[in-house]
Amino acid sequence: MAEINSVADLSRDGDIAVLTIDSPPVNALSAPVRDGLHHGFEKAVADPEVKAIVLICAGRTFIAGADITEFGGARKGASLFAVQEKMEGSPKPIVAAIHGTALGGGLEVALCAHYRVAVPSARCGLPEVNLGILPGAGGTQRLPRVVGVEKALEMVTTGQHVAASQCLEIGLVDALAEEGKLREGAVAFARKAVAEGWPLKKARDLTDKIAAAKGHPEIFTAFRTTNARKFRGFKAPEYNIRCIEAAVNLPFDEGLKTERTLFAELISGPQSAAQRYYFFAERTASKIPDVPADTPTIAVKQVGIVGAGTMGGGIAMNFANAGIPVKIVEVKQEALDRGLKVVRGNYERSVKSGRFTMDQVDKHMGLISGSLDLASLADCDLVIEAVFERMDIKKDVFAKLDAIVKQGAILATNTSGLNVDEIAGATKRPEAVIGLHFFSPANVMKLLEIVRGAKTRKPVIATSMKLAKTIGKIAVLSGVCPGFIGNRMLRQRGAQTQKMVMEGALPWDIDRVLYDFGFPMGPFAMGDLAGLDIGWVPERSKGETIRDVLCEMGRRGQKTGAGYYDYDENRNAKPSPVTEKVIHDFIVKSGANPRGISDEEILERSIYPMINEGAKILEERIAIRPSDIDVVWVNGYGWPVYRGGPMFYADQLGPERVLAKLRHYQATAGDAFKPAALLEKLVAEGRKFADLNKES
Ligand code: T1G
Repeated sequence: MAEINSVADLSRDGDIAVLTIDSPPVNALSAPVRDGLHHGFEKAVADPEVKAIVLICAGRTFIAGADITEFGGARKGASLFAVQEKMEGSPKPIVAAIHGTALGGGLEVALCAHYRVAVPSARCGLPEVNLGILPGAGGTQRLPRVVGVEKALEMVTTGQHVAASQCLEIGLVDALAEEGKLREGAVAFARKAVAEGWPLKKARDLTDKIAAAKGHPEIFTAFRTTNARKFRGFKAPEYNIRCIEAAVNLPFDEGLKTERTLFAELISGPQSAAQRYYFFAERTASKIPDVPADTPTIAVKQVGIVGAGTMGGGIAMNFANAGIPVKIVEVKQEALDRGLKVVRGNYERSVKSGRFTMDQVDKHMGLISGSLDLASLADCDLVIEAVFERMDIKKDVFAKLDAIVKQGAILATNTSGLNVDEIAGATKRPEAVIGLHFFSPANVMKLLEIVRGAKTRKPVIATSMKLAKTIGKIAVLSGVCPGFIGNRMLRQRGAQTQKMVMEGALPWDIDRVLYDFGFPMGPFAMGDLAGLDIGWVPERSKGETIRDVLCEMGRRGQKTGAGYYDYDENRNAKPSPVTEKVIHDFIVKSGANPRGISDEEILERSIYPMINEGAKILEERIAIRPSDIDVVWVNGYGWPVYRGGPMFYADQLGPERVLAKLRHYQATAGDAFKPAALLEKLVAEGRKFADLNKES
């Protein structure tokens, strides 16, 4: 074995050279890795005894892409293109041996090998679009030549990781090796290629699959139309499509130029900056400064859920999907039956969408059981309370659980904003109590706000953070305060949007501004979707708010065909003259004079109070770092990821601008805009929220 450099070595298996990259954690294409590849291939090609070369990676995965931490920095070492030229120019067959995830630049390297062999558990993808860019090392030109235009369009615009078995079907890999025997399999494959004189297959020279798309621009038109809603606001998907078009319409090297031009534009743009920031923000959120990675955790083999309502059922599905048995307890049989029926309905819908097979559904449903007896949860390792959002009811449940559930178990509440310490106080083991705030629908939404109580033990926190990953959630740790991180900030936006309506802005104008900003839906349309009568008590309604009046009129949202908006039979919304009249009467009754409110003011008065509240949340150490707040908003509240999150957005605007605007609106719209001390401090020190991320 010859060491090429600190991350690459070249060994021999008879006349087959094996170039091994070993650069944890994910063998990203850092400068040393590029150098290792370049010199490694150079050496193997030059060695007369070598008949073929296998490229393989040590550790958990094949190359998972360019090293994102190097973006924006000065480029050192060999370029990726030089490595690829070395590979494509090799007179000896090169076989890429893939395990884990061959992603981005990693797959682009593998596409420059003459053959690819993978283990069944491997996955391949070009996820650059999730970083607001596109595959910039020939992936958009080589992939369609190998897998065809339609599949390539799908892969580069979704960033999906394609399973090895499907990669084999679409021609992306040439053979599967036995799991755990990748090196042997790849070496044998290479030896066969030499023995049988197989051609040096270069993706760049393949034409049949793109020829099929030549003269069929409708393929691209249809693809754009079908995905318009999904790609709304994002720049990268369209640029990826243009590159695939170039692959069809231009010679390879011309297409490569198009790819490089569009790549350069995207990588220097604000969207990619935001999405790259967000990539690391999501990964940093799992790091808790005072809960080290080696903190002991509690084994969670059996989960109990109190309450089979919408949340309880959705939460149960997460654990069943992860293979963890879960028992749901209800007080009445019909409530339990209804809850389990909803769970099965959710699963059946996911079969239709292709997420699960019926076998998988039966397996998952087999892990979910019901009971009317709270005592049946005695042996659970984790019990999650998901009952009605009232403190007295929750405290009663926790007192009962405290008497029943084995010591050492975790007692969790799914409250969306009540005082977790007060709930914990209903037990003799507040150190075992934590908040696990799932978002509705709990089996779909990725965010999990984990609420650390004043007495919550570190192993309970560490276990909850780890469990979140097991059930496919993105966890963010929050301290105890009303509404935790997300709902507390949402309240600020809600208060202002309601206030602006009373000043003359119409609900559909506010919704349009926030929709155009990138939210999937504005607050008023969201209200109609959820139902305006959530928490509304007819007997106590006195027409004190616009919502009260609408509900009293039977306008309770989409389900009644009318709410803030009027809805047609297909639930398409249109502004309602009825609502406009209700609002007008309200304003007149309040003695205020309605005024025109600009889109700019609507946006600033909706977003800036959230940023300001975020600063207060940081001051109070409810959130560990600004990027955690951004992860909450992107994953839980529909904040457009290409704007990074409220705190990242504040930095893009400039904290001094946000402060100036807050002071302006404080003078005109009240103390809800009183700047947070932390924001004033950052501006005074010429710093940004991003600086606080570095300090956490
Ligand atoms: N660069 C640098 N660091 C990376 C990285 C990368 N590409 N991928 C992962 N890491 C770090 C990550 O920050 C974390 O660090 C650790 O590795 C484990 O990651 C030319 C320009 C591979 C599926 O977009 O999707 O190629 O927190 O916690 O859940 O066209 O990481 O431990 O300090 O996510 O097992 C394209 C990104 C790049 C893939 C593993 N590639 N990575 O998931 O672990 S652009 C990607 C992932 C590109 C070319 C272009 C995932 C993973 P730390 P993790 P995981």
